Amino acid sequence: MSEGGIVSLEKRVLTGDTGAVARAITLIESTRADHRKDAELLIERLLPRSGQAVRIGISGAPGVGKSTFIQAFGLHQIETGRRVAVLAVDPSSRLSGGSLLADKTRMTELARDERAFIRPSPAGDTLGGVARRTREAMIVCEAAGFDVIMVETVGVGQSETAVADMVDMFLLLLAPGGGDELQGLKKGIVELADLIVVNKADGGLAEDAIRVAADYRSALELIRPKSAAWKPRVLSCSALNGDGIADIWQAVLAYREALEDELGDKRAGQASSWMWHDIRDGLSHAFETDSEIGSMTTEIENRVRQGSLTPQAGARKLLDRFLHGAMANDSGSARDEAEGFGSQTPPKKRSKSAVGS
Ligand SMILES: Nc1nc2c(ncn2[C@@H]2O[C@H](COP(=O)(O)OP(=O)(O)OP(=O)(O)O)[C@@H](O)[C@H]2O)c(=O)[nH]1
Ligand SMILES: [Mg+2]
Repeated sequence: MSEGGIVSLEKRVLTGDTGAVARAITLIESTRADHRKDAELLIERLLPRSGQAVRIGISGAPGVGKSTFIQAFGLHQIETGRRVAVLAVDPSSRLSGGSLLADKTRMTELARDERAFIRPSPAGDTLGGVARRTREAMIVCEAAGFDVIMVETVGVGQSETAVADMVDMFLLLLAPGGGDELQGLKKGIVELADLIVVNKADGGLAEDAIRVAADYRSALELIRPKSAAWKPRVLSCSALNGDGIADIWQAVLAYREALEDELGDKRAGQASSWMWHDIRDGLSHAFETDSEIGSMTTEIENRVRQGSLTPQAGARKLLDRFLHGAMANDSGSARDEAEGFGSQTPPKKRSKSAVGS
């Protein structure tokens, strides 16, 4: 795209044109080098116009009612005069070709509303890649004037940590019927939560929902809050009939108010940590795709496996070669070999491999 094309796309995004938002996100999701360059230029131009939305991460095990909840919650926000964007971080879509939010059937009403924008997770990428694209999509949506950004993820992998690191508030959705165990969730996810919502508090499940909420309230007593300004709360709701949805929005507003003084620092910390994350990603990628290193890696890795070279020495040799090329100085190798005896393999095997090598 020409620079003029980027500028005109930027202008259309800034008017809130959802077609332009969709087009910008498609550009962001592309892995083509020229598209990446265009996307970076676009994001750079939109960045100063972003930042005003309430960013909410929503996570929960499969089937707890995330899609139903996001629709009910989103419609409530629209009723109170807001525009809502829903994005997804779904590393499992790598295998299934896009699963989160693909079930737009549960969100038809929200999807139909012109004040809402729903974008499924891009398929065929790593968690790091999906997370980066979602952060960029968030900037586009904010520049387009969306007041609330909800980022959905399934709380069974590592994606919830990535999502918690890109939002202001992390909401964990639970449902009764999962028993006392943590509903197949990764341990530690409760510690990420600023708000826990027990869904399906209706009909025959209402009593169970209240009990689960009480259980989590006591569990939270044992966890140190992430911020001195906010103690995580536990609420219940029915995404199906709308009970409790308004209270959850009130809790979001209360959270925003409580964190008013900290939010800038929180977002600044997130931005710098993502920068380092991208630096590490970029370095690993450059290392792993370096043709010279490639041929050396197998040999060095074998020596490390056999115990004739320490892992540290192996890593240093490869890094030296990567950073300084073939001229890398090889001094210290005698010491490395000596260190190698003794670290990994049990004594008998080790002396055998030492003789053999
Ligand atoms: N009784 C009751 N059922 C609900 C409620 N919310 C969702 N459900 C039902 O729970 C089932 C799963 O809902 P979804 O919204 O698809 O759940 P999800 O978490 O998005 O599921 P995945 O996308 O598969 O991870 C559906 O049959 C919903 O109708 C609720 O508040 N009460
Ligand atoms: Mg769903």
